[in-house]
Amino acid sequence: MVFFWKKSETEKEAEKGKREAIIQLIKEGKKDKAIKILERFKDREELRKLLFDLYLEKGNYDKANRLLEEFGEELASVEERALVYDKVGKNKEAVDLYLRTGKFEHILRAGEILEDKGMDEEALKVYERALNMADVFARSDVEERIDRIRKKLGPEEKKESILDKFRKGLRKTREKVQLGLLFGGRSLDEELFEEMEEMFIKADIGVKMSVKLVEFLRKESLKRKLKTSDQLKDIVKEKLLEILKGCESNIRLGKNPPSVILFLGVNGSGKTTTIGKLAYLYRTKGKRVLLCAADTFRAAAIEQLEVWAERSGADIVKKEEGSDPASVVYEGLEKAKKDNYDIVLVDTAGRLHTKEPLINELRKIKRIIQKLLPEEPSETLLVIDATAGQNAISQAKIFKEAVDVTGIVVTKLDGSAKGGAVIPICNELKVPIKLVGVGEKIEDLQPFNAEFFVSALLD
Ligand SMILES: Nc1nc2c(ncn2[C@@H]2O[C@H](COP(=O)(O)OP(=O)(O)OP(=O)(O)O)[C@@H](O)[C@H]2O)c(=O)[nH]1
Ligand SMILES: [Mg+2]
Repeated sequence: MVFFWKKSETEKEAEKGKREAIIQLIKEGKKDKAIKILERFKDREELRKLLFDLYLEKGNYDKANRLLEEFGEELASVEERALVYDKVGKNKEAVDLYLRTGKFEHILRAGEILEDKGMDEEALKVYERALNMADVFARSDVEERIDRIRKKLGPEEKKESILDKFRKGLRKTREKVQLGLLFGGRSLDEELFEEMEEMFIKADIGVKMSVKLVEFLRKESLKRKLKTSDQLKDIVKEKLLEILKGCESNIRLGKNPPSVILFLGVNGSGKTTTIGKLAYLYRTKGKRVLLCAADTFRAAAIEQLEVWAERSGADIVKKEEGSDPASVVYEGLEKAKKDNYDIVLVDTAGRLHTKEPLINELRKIKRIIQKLLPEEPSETLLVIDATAGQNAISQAKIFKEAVDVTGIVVTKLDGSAKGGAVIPICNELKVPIKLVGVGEKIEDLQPFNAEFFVSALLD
Protein backbone atom coordinates (compact mmCIF):
# COMPACT_ATOMS: atom_id res chain seq x y z
CA MET A 1 0.00 0.00 0.00
CA VAL A 2 1.25 3.47 -0.83
CA PHE A 3 0.85 6.26 1.66
CA PHE A 4 0.58 9.82 0.49
CA TRP A 5 1.81 12.31 2.96
CA LYS A 6 -0.50 15.24 2.77
CA LYS A 7 0.71 18.71 3.62
CA SER A 8 -1.40 20.42 6.23
CA GLU A 9 -3.08 23.73 5.48
CA THR A 10 -0.68 25.42 7.89
CA GLU A 11 2.28 24.08 6.02
CA LYS A 12 0.96 25.22 2.70
CA GLU A 13 0.35 28.68 4.06
CA ALA A 14 3.77 28.70 5.70
CA GLU A 15 5.41 27.84 2.43
CA LYS A 16 3.86 30.92 0.92
CA GLY A 17 5.70 32.92 3.56
CA LYS A 18 2.73 33.66 5.83
CA ARG A 19 4.20 34.65 9.16
CA GLU A 20 1.34 33.39 11.33
CA ALA A 21 1.45 30.00 9.66
CA ILE A 22 5.21 29.73 10.14
CA ILE A 23 4.80 30.57 13.81
CA GLN A 24 2.11 27.91 14.05
CA LEU A 25 4.51 25.42 12.45
CA ILE A 26 7.15 26.27 15.01
CA LYS A 27 4.62 25.82 17.81
CA GLU A 28 3.80 22.40 16.44
CA GLY A 29 7.48 21.55 16.79
CA LYS A 30 8.18 21.37 13.06
CA LYS A 31 11.21 23.55 13.45
CA ASP A 32 13.42 22.07 10.76
CA LYS A 33 10.65 22.56 8.28
CA ALA A 34 10.21 26.15 9.47
CA ILE A 35 13.94 26.79 9.07
CA LYS A 36 13.87 25.51 5.51
CA ILE A 37 10.98 27.79 4.66
CA LEU A 38 12.44 30.80 6.44
CA GLU A 39 15.76 30.41 4.66
CA ARG A 40 13.90 31.12 1.45
CA PHE A 41 12.41 34.29 2.91
CA LYS A 42 15.35 35.68 4.82
CA ASP A 43 15.17 38.87 2.77
CA ARG A 44 11.94 39.67 4.58
CA GLU A 45 12.71 41.55 7.72
CA GLU A 46 9.72 40.35 9.72
CA LEU A 47 10.69 36.70 9.08
CA ARG A 48 14.41 37.01 9.55
CA LYS A 49 14.27 37.28 13.31
CA LEU A 50 12.27 34.06 13.48
CA LEU A 51 15.01 32.32 11.51
CA PHE A 52 17.71 33.77 13.73
CA ASP A 53 15.91 32.59 16.87
CA LEU A 54 15.55 29.10 15.45
CA TYR A 55 19.25 28.99 14.58
CA LEU A 56 20.07 29.88 18.17
CA GLU A 57 17.68 27.30 19.50
CA LYS A 58 19.25 24.63 17.31
CA GLY A 59 22.79 25.72 18.22
CA ASN A 60 23.49 26.60 14.62
CA TYR A 61 25.78 29.50 15.45
CA ASP A 62 27.68 29.62 12.17
CA LYS A 63 24.49 30.25 10.29
CA ALA A 64 23.30 32.78 12.88
CA ASN A 65 26.62 34.56 12.49
CA ARG A 66 26.25 34.65 8.73
CA LEU A 67 22.79 36.11 9.09
CA LEU A 68 24.22 38.87 11.28
CA GLU A 69 26.98 39.50 8.78
CA GLU A 70 24.56 39.66 5.91
CA PHE A 71 21.74 41.68 7.45
CA GLY A 72 23.30 43.67 10.24
CA GLU A 73 23.49 43.38 13.95
CA GLU A 74 20.14 45.02 14.74
CA LEU A 75 18.74 41.57 14.22
CA ALA A 76 19.90 40.40 17.62
CA SER A 77 20.22 41.64 21.16
CA VAL A 78 23.61 42.30 22.72
CA GLU A 79 23.30 39.07 24.63
CA GLU A 80 22.44 37.02 21.58
CA ARG A 81 25.28 38.49 19.58
CA ALA A 82 27.74 37.85 22.39
CA LEU A 83 26.72 34.19 22.42
CA VAL A 84 26.99 33.82 18.65
CA TYR A 85 30.37 35.51 18.43
CA ASP A 86 31.64 33.49 21.35
CA LYS A 87 30.58 30.24 19.70
CA VAL A 88 32.13 31.08 16.34
CA GLY A 89 35.38 32.27 17.88
CA LYS A 90 35.07 36.03 17.29
CA ASN A 91 36.69 36.53 20.64
CA LYS A 92 37.18 40.25 20.79
CA GLU A 93 33.64 41.04 19.74
CA ALA A 94 32.27 38.46 22.17
CA VAL A 95 34.25 39.91 25.08
CA ASP A 96 33.13 43.48 24.31
CA LEU A 97 29.49 42.45 24.19
CA TYR A 98 29.62 40.23 27.25
CA LEU A 99 31.07 43.10 29.23
CA ARG A 100 28.27 45.33 28.00
CA THR A 101 25.45 43.14 29.25
CA GLY A 102 26.76 43.59 32.78
CA LYS A 103 25.49 40.18 33.89
CA PHE A 104 27.66 38.16 36.22
CA GLU A 105 27.84 35.03 34.09
CA HIS A 106 28.68 37.09 31.02
CA ILE A 107 31.49 38.94 32.74
CA LEU A 108 32.86 35.65 33.96
CA ARG A 109 32.77 34.24 30.45
CA ALA A 110 34.54 37.35 29.11
CA GLY A 111 37.30 36.73 31.65
CA GLU A 112 37.54 33.12 30.58
CA ILE A 113 37.95 34.05 26.91
CA LEU A 114 40.65 36.59 27.75
CA GLU A 115 42.46 34.05 29.89
CA ASP A 116 42.32 31.46 27.10
CA LYS A 117 43.84 34.00 24.75
CA GLY A 118 46.69 34.45 27.21
CA MET A 119 45.60 38.01 28.05
CA ASP A 120 46.08 37.40 31.74
CA GLU A 121 46.20 40.96 32.96
CA GLU A 122 43.02 41.88 31.16
CA ALA A 123 41.39 38.66 32.38
CA LEU A 124 42.39 39.49 35.95
CA LYS A 125 40.64 42.86 35.79
CA VAL A 126 37.50 41.28 34.42
CA TYR A 127 37.49 38.53 37.07
CA GLU A 128 37.91 41.16 39.76
CA ARG A 129 34.85 42.90 38.39
CA ALA A 130 33.01 39.57 38.45
CA LEU A 131 34.04 38.99 42.05
CA ASN A 132 32.30 42.20 43.10
CA MET A 133 29.08 40.86 41.68
CA ALA A 134 29.39 37.22 42.70
CA ASP A 135 26.90 35.75 45.14
CA VAL A 136 28.00 33.45 47.94
CA PHE A 137 27.74 30.38 45.77
CA ALA A 138 29.90 31.69 42.98
CA ARG A 139 32.55 33.51 44.99
CA SER A 140 34.95 30.66 45.56
CA ASP A 141 35.06 29.81 41.86
CA VAL A 142 35.92 33.39 40.92
CA GLU A 143 38.48 33.63 43.72
CA GLU A 144 40.15 30.49 42.42
CA ARG A 145 40.44 32.00 38.97
CA ILE A 146 41.91 35.20 40.36
CA ASP A 147 44.45 33.26 42.41
CA ARG A 148 45.43 31.21 39.41
CA ILE A 149 46.09 34.29 37.28
CA ARG A 150 47.92 36.15 40.03
CA LYS A 151 50.20 33.14 40.38
CA LYS A 152 50.85 33.16 36.65
CA LEU A 153 51.56 36.87 36.64
CA GLY A 154 54.04 36.40 39.46
CA PRO A 155 53.75 37.84 42.97
CA GLU A 156 56.11 40.77 43.02
CA GLU A 157 57.56 41.44 39.62
CA LYS A 158 54.60 41.86 37.36
CA LYS A 159 55.24 39.95 34.18
CA GLU A 160 55.28 41.78 30.88
CA SER A 161 51.90 42.24 29.32
CA ILE A 162 51.34 40.56 25.98
CA LEU A 163 51.52 43.90 24.20
CA ASP A 164 54.93 44.50 25.83
CA LYS A 165 56.04 41.11 24.55
CA PHE A 166 54.92 41.88 21.05
CA ARG A 167 56.63 45.25 21.29
CA LYS A 168 59.83 43.67 22.49
CA GLY A 169 59.60 40.98 19.83
CA LEU A 170 59.19 43.54 17.08
CA ARG A 171 61.74 46.02 18.43
CA LYS A 172 64.31 45.25 15.76
CA THR A 173 61.81 45.58 12.95
CA ARG A 174 60.51 48.85 14.36
CA GLU A 175 63.99 50.28 14.77
CA LYS A 176 65.31 49.28 11.42
CA VAL A 177 62.31 50.24 9.45
CA GLN A 178 61.34 53.33 11.39
CA LEU A 179 57.87 53.48 10.02
CA GLY A 180 57.19 55.96 12.81
CA LEU A 181 59.28 58.60 11.05
CA LEU A 182 57.24 58.28 7.92
CA PHE A 183 54.07 58.92 9.83
CA GLY A 184 55.52 61.96 11.53
CA GLY A 185 53.56 64.70 9.79
CA ARG A 186 55.35 64.94 6.45
CA SER A 187 53.55 66.27 3.45
CA LEU A 188 51.98 63.69 1.21
CA ASP A 189 54.11 63.84 -1.91
CA GLU A 190 55.36 61.22 -4.33
CA GLU A 191 58.70 60.99 -2.53
CA LEU A 192 56.98 59.99 0.69
CA PHE A 193 54.94 57.29 -0.99
CA GLU A 194 58.06 55.87 -2.61
CA GLU A 195 59.90 55.83 0.69
CA MET A 196 56.94 54.19 2.31
CA GLU A 197 56.91 51.42 -0.25
CA GLU A 198 60.61 50.82 0.33
CA MET A 199 60.08 50.69 4.08
CA PHE A 200 57.29 48.18 3.82
CA ILE A 201 59.44 45.97 1.64
CA LYS A 202 62.30 46.30 4.11
CA ALA A 203 59.99 45.17 6.91
CA ASP A 204 59.35 42.04 4.83
CA ILE A 205 55.73 42.81 4.17
CA GLY A 206 56.43 41.49 0.66
CA VAL A 207 56.79 43.40 -2.61
CA LYS A 208 53.31 42.63 -3.91
CA MET A 209 51.64 43.64 -0.69
CA SER A 210 53.80 46.75 -0.28
CA VAL A 211 52.94 48.03 -3.74
CA LYS A 212 49.25 47.33 -3.19
CA LEU A 213 49.24 48.98 0.21
CA VAL A 214 50.91 52.17 -1.02
CA GLU A 215 48.59 52.31 -4.01
CA PHE A 216 45.68 52.08 -1.63
CA LEU A 217 47.15 54.84 0.56
CA ARG A 218 47.57 57.13 -2.46
CA LYS A 219 43.93 56.68 -3.38
CA GLU A 220 42.66 57.04 0.17
CA SER A 221 44.65 60.21 0.78
CA LEU A 222 43.12 61.78 -2.32
CA LYS A 223 39.67 60.56 -1.46
CA ARG A 224 39.81 61.71 2.13
CA LYS A 225 41.70 64.90 1.16
CA LEU A 226 44.51 64.20 3.63
CA LYS A 227 47.34 66.65 4.00
CA THR A 228 50.05 65.06 6.14
CA SER A 229 51.46 61.60 6.66
CA ASP A 230 50.39 61.26 10.30
CA GLN A 231 46.84 61.00 9.00
CA LEU A 232 47.86 57.88 7.08
CA LYS A 233 48.91 55.86 10.07
CA ASP A 234 45.41 54.94 11.15
CA ILE A 235 44.55 53.92 7.61
CA VAL A 236 47.59 51.64 7.42
CA LYS A 237 46.67 50.17 10.78
CA GLU A 238 43.10 49.60 9.70
CA LYS A 239 44.19 47.88 6.52
CA LEU A 240 46.75 45.63 8.20
CA LEU A 241 44.26 44.76 10.89
CA GLU A 242 41.70 43.88 8.28
CA ILE A 243 44.18 41.43 6.74
CA LEU A 244 45.49 40.02 9.99
CA LYS A 245 42.16 39.73 11.79
CA GLY A 246 41.23 37.01 9.34
CA CYS A 247 44.23 34.98 10.51
CA GLU A 248 43.68 35.32 14.24
CA SER A 249 42.65 32.07 15.82
CA ASN A 250 43.08 29.96 18.93
CA ILE A 251 44.38 26.43 19.23
CA ARG A 252 41.48 24.03 19.21
CA LEU A 253 41.63 20.93 21.32
CA GLY A 254 39.46 17.89 20.77
CA LYS A 255 36.40 17.19 22.90
CA ASN A 256 37.87 14.04 24.38
CA PRO A 257 41.42 13.78 25.65
CA PRO A 258 44.05 13.06 24.55
CA SER A 259 44.23 15.89 22.02
CA VAL A 260 47.06 15.48 19.58
CA ILE A 261 48.96 18.40 18.07
CA LEU A 262 51.26 17.53 15.20
CA PHE A 263 54.14 19.88 14.39
CA LEU A 264 55.64 20.30 10.93
CA GLY A 265 58.22 22.61 9.46
CA VAL A 266 61.65 22.78 7.86
CA ASN A 267 64.90 22.33 9.77
CA GLY A 268 65.54 24.95 12.33
CA SER A 269 62.17 26.64 12.00
CA GLY A 270 61.57 26.20 15.72
CA LYS A 271 59.39 23.10 16.05
CA THR A 272 61.09 21.57 19.05
CA THR A 273 61.42 24.88 20.87
CA THR A 274 57.76 25.70 20.26
CA ILE A 275 56.71 22.28 21.54
CA GLY A 276 58.70 22.92 24.72
CA LYS A 277 57.10 26.31 25.22
CA LEU A 278 53.60 25.04 24.51
CA ALA A 279 54.09 22.09 26.83
CA TYR A 280 55.03 24.55 29.55
CA LEU A 281 51.96 26.67 28.84
CA TYR A 282 49.65 23.68 29.18
CA ARG A 283 51.48 22.45 32.25
CA THR A 284 50.86 25.81 33.97
CA LYS A 285 47.19 25.23 33.24
CA GLY A 286 47.41 21.90 35.00
CA LYS A 287 47.21 19.68 31.89
CA ARG A 288 48.98 16.36 31.57
CA VAL A 289 51.28 16.68 28.60
CA LEU A 290 53.16 14.00 26.68
CA LEU A 291 55.85 14.80 24.10
CA CYS A 292 56.45 12.42 21.26
CA ALA A 293 59.95 12.36 19.74
CA ALA A 294 59.02 11.46 16.17
CA ASP A 295 62.03 13.31 14.78
CA THR A 296 64.26 10.25 14.90
CA PHE A 297 66.58 11.59 12.21
CA ARG A 298 69.23 12.83 14.64
CA ALA A 299 70.05 11.70 18.18
CA ALA A 300 70.48 15.36 19.09
CA ALA A 301 66.88 16.07 18.15
CA ILE A 302 65.66 13.48 20.64
CA GLU A 303 67.94 14.84 23.35
CA GLN A 304 66.76 18.37 22.70
CA LEU A 305 63.15 17.30 23.18
CA GLU A 306 64.10 15.53 26.40
CA VAL A 307 65.54 18.75 27.75
CA TRP A 308 62.30 20.56 26.94
CA ALA A 309 60.26 17.80 28.58
CA GLU A 310 62.22 18.28 31.75
CA ARG A 311 62.01 22.06 31.69
CA SER A 312 58.29 22.10 31.09
CA GLY A 313 57.35 19.23 33.36
CA ALA A 314 55.98 17.10 30.52
CA ASP A 315 56.64 13.41 29.91
CA ILE A 316 58.23 12.03 26.77
CA VAL A 317 58.05 8.96 24.58
CA LYS A 318 61.17 8.26 22.52
CA LYS A 319 63.00 5.50 20.72
CA GLU A 320 66.54 5.18 19.46
CA GLU A 321 67.83 7.29 16.58
CA GLY A 322 66.73 6.03 13.18
CA SER A 323 63.56 4.26 14.36
CA ASP A 324 60.39 4.57 12.37
CA PRO A 325 58.81 7.89 13.42
CA ALA A 326 55.30 6.49 13.00
CA SER A 327 56.09 3.74 15.51
CA VAL A 328 57.14 6.34 18.08
CA VAL A 329 53.83 8.09 17.52
CA TYR A 330 52.01 4.79 17.91
CA GLU A 331 53.67 4.11 21.25
CA GLY A 332 53.07 7.68 22.36
CA LEU A 333 49.37 7.54 21.67
CA GLU A 334 48.98 4.14 23.31
CA LYS A 335 50.60 5.55 26.41
CA ALA A 336 48.55 8.75 26.25
CA LYS A 337 45.33 6.76 26.14
CA LYS A 338 46.36 4.32 28.84
CA ASP A 339 47.73 6.92 31.24
CA ASN A 340 45.10 9.60 30.61
CA TYR A 341 47.15 12.40 29.15
CA ASP A 342 45.31 15.54 28.06
CA ILE A 343 47.63 16.63 25.31
CA VAL A 344 50.19 14.93 23.06
CA LEU A 345 52.66 17.13 21.16
CA VAL A 346 54.36 15.36 18.26
CA ASP A 347 57.76 16.58 17.05
CA THR A 348 58.73 15.67 13.48
CA ALA A 349 61.79 16.00 11.29
CA GLY A 350 61.90 18.65 8.62
CA ARG A 351 64.31 17.64 5.88
CA LEU A 352 63.04 19.35 2.81
CA HIS A 353 65.74 18.34 0.36
CA THR A 354 64.08 14.95 0.24
CA LYS A 355 60.60 16.13 -0.40
CA GLU A 356 58.81 12.91 -1.30
CA PRO A 357 60.02 10.75 1.61
CA LEU A 358 59.34 13.58 4.01
CA ILE A 359 55.81 14.00 2.80
CA ASN A 360 55.18 10.27 2.88
CA GLU A 361 56.51 10.12 6.41
CA LEU A 362 54.20 12.92 7.55
CA ARG A 363 51.23 11.29 5.89
CA LYS A 364 52.06 8.00 7.55
CA ILE A 365 52.28 9.67 10.96
CA LYS A 366 48.92 11.26 10.38
CA ARG A 367 47.40 7.93 9.35
CA ILE A 368 48.67 6.29 12.51
CA ILE A 369 47.21 9.06 14.65
CA GLN A 370 43.85 8.70 12.94
CA LYS A 371 43.91 4.96 13.28
CA LEU A 372 44.27 5.16 17.05
CA LEU A 373 42.27 8.36 17.57
CA PRO A 374 39.95 8.99 14.61
CA GLU A 375 39.12 12.56 15.70
CA GLU A 376 42.76 13.58 15.95
CA PRO A 377 45.06 15.38 15.33
CA SER A 378 43.18 18.38 16.74
CA GLU A 379 45.75 20.60 15.14
CA THR A 380 48.45 20.17 12.52
CA LEU A 381 50.67 23.17 13.05
CA LEU A 382 53.19 24.38 10.54
CA VAL A 383 56.09 26.18 12.16
CA ILE A 384 57.51 29.04 10.10
CA ASP A 385 60.63 31.06 10.79
CA ALA A 386 59.75 34.75 10.33
CA THR A 387 63.32 35.57 9.37
CA ALA A 388 63.26 33.27 6.33
CA GLY A 389 61.10 35.65 4.29
CA GLN A 390 59.54 34.60 1.01
CA ASN A 391 61.47 31.34 1.13
CA ALA A 392 59.50 30.25 4.16
CA ILE A 393 56.27 30.88 2.33
CA SER A 394 57.17 28.67 -0.62
CA GLN A 395 58.31 25.91 1.73
CA ALA A 396 55.06 26.26 3.64
CA LYS A 397 53.13 25.65 0.46
CA ILE A 398 54.88 22.28 0.04
CA PHE A 399 53.81 21.20 3.52
CA LYS A 400 50.30 22.42 2.87
CA GLU A 401 50.13 20.19 -0.18
CA ALA A 402 51.30 17.19 1.81
CA VAL A 403 48.96 17.35 4.76
CA ASP A 404 46.04 19.36 5.94
CA VAL A 405 47.65 22.20 7.89
CA THR A 406 45.22 23.68 10.41
CA GLY A 407 47.36 26.45 11.80
CA ILE A 408 50.64 28.28 11.67
CA VAL A 409 53.18 29.14 14.33
CA VAL A 410 55.42 32.05 13.37
CA THR A 411 58.70 31.90 15.31
CA LYS A 412 61.61 34.28 15.81
CA LEU A 413 59.63 37.45 15.47
CA ASP A 414 62.21 38.89 17.79
CA GLY A 415 65.14 37.50 15.84
CA SER A 416 65.54 40.05 13.09
CA ALA A 417 64.01 43.10 11.52
CA LYS A 418 61.62 40.99 9.52
CA GLY A 419 58.59 40.98 11.74
CA GLY A 420 56.47 42.25 8.86
CA ALA A 421 56.70 38.75 7.36
CA VAL A 422 53.63 37.80 9.36
CA ILE A 423 51.56 39.83 6.93
CA PRO A 424 52.40 37.92 3.71
CA ILE A 425 52.36 34.68 5.68
CA CYS A 426 48.79 35.44 6.64
CA ASN A 427 47.81 36.86 3.30
CA GLU A 428 49.33 34.25 1.02
CA LEU A 429 48.90 31.04 2.95
CA LYS A 430 45.36 31.71 4.16
CA VAL A 431 45.83 29.50 7.20
CA PRO A 432 45.08 30.79 10.71
CA ILE A 433 48.06 31.91 12.76
CA LYS A 434 47.70 30.27 16.14
CA LEU A 435 50.88 31.16 17.98
CA VAL A 436 53.90 33.39 17.66
CA GLY A 437 57.38 32.93 19.13
CA VAL A 438 58.87 36.15 20.45
CA GLY A 439 62.06 34.84 22.05
CA GLU A 440 64.00 31.76 23.08
CA LYS A 441 62.78 31.54 26.65
CA ILE A 442 60.17 29.09 27.83
CA GLU A 443 57.52 31.78 28.31
CA ASP A 444 58.15 33.45 24.95
CA LEU A 445 55.20 31.96 23.13
CA GLN A 446 52.02 33.93 22.62
CA PRO A 447 48.65 33.45 21.02
CA PHE A 448 48.61 35.57 17.89
CA ASN A 449 46.83 38.85 18.46
CA ALA A 450 46.36 41.04 15.37
CA GLU A 451 45.79 44.28 17.25
CA PHE A 452 48.83 43.90 19.44
CA PHE A 453 50.89 42.93 16.45
CA VAL A 454 49.90 45.98 14.42
CA SER A 455 50.33 48.28 17.35
CA ALA A 456 53.76 46.81 18.13
CA LEU A 457 54.80 47.24 14.52
CA LEU A 458 53.63 50.79 14.00
CA ASP A 459 53.27 52.65 17.32
N1 LIG B 1 64.96 34.28 18.92
C1 LIG B 1 64.19 33.22 18.80
N2 LIG B 1 64.76 32.01 18.56
C2 LIG B 1 63.95 30.94 18.43
C3 LIG B 1 62.54 31.04 18.53
N3 LIG B 1 62.03 29.81 18.34
C4 LIG B 1 63.08 28.98 18.13
N4 LIG B 1 64.24 29.64 18.18
C5 LIG B 1 65.59 29.15 17.99
O1 LIG B 1 65.72 28.57 16.70
C6 LIG B 1 66.64 27.49 16.72
C7 LIG B 1 66.02 26.26 16.05
O2 LIG B 1 64.94 25.83 16.83
P1 LIG B 1 64.46 24.32 16.94
O3 LIG B 1 63.30 24.32 17.85
O4 LIG B 1 65.59 23.43 17.23
O5 LIG B 1 63.99 24.08 15.45
P2 LIG B 1 63.40 22.72 14.80
O6 LIG B 1 62.36 23.15 13.85
O7 LIG B 1 63.03 21.78 15.83
O8 LIG B 1 64.65 22.24 13.96
P3 LIG B 1 65.02 20.73 13.51
O9 LIG B 1 64.84 19.86 14.68
O10 LIG B 1 66.44 20.83 13.07
O11 LIG B 1 64.12 20.38 12.39
C8 LIG B 1 67.00 27.28 18.16
O12 LIG B 1 68.25 27.86 18.41
C9 LIG B 1 65.93 28.03 18.94
O13 LIG B 1 66.39 28.53 20.17
C10 LIG B 1 61.98 32.35 18.78
O14 LIG B 1 60.76 32.55 18.86
N5 LIG B 1 62.85 33.39 18.90
MG1 LIG C 1 63.66 19.86 16.23
